[in-house]
Amino acid sequence: MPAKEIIDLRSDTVTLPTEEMLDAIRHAELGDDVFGEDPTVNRLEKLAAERMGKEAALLVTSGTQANLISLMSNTKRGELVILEAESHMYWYEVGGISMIAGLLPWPVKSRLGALDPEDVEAAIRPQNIHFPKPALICIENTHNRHGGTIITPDQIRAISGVALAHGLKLYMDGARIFNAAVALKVDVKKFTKHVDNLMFCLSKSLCCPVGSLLVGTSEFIEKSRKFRKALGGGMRQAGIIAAPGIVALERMIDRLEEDHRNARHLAEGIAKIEGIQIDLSCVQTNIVCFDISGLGASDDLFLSTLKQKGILALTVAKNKVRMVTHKGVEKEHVEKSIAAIESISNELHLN
Ligand code: TLP
Repeated sequence: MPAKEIIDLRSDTVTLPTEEMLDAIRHAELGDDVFGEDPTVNRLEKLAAERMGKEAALLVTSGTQANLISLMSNTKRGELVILEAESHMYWYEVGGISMIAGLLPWPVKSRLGALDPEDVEAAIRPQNIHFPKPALICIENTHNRHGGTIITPDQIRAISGVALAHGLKLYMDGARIFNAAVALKVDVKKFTKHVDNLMFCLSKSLCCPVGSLLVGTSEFIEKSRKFRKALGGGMRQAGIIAAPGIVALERMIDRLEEDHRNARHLAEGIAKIEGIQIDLSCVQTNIVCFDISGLGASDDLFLSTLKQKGILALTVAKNKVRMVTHKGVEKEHVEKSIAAIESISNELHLN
């Protein structure tokens, strides 16, 4: 937690690198990665590919860049991409899917983030002079806007059946895929087995200051390397980014269980507060979303009052607040947060 004991629950992106990561950065062996000569980047990419059970990996600057590159590598301009209607790629990536990749996004609604194979099938229209060619299906795991929900390996397999039947590729925005694997206590490869390629983030919940990895076949990664360069993402001594990434993959994954326990504790505490509505079945990993309409306060008033009490959160829709647990958020911070929300609820109900 930063000084002044602010409890920052806006995102798991706010974490600072651990001492071990800073040491790793200080001692990283470096080279020019555009020439493929940074040994630390090469080590991280090899490790990431092995962990995910794929042939190769590529270090990129951010989750958004990873998603954009994968769109470009998996498709041709003018094609159609089926994605979940609340997905990060559709909501939060500045429309790069159309602006830069030149694709038509085709959003499909889901329950808790898991696309129904029948809905995906229905979205794949027959070949017709009027329609763009469908090329790719994208899933998100865990699903951010649905509250950190897990798309299970069985659900992924079912979608991959539809993709295979129609000759489409299947991509996974796995920004928080290790949260899913830890929560279900299964090897992450169970989630990656049925997708053609994926990305995961080092900078979310794993405490790295920057970086994401794209993972897939060697051919996909070589294509992606070229797009990364075109997008200005060819970095030089990127080993300073890769070094904490190696620490993350070796040491930061098992502790995610703690974040999940804290999120559950937070959710259960919030559920008892008058004026708050929360669907506990959505709280599956480290994200807690709840509805404050019963409090009768505007989002701004709620967030600013919370801030005065030393707690930061975000709204993700009108009356919908999001809190995310991460390294540095301890049980006592969770309890303080529950107490703060309770006191806001009491103050509002007294007035
Ligand atoms: N998510 C951020 C914000 O952009 C909303 C957050 O605080 O949760 N995919 C998923 C599922 C994500 O949650 C995010 C970031 C990204 C991609 C993009 O990653 P970055 O921020 O590294 O570009």
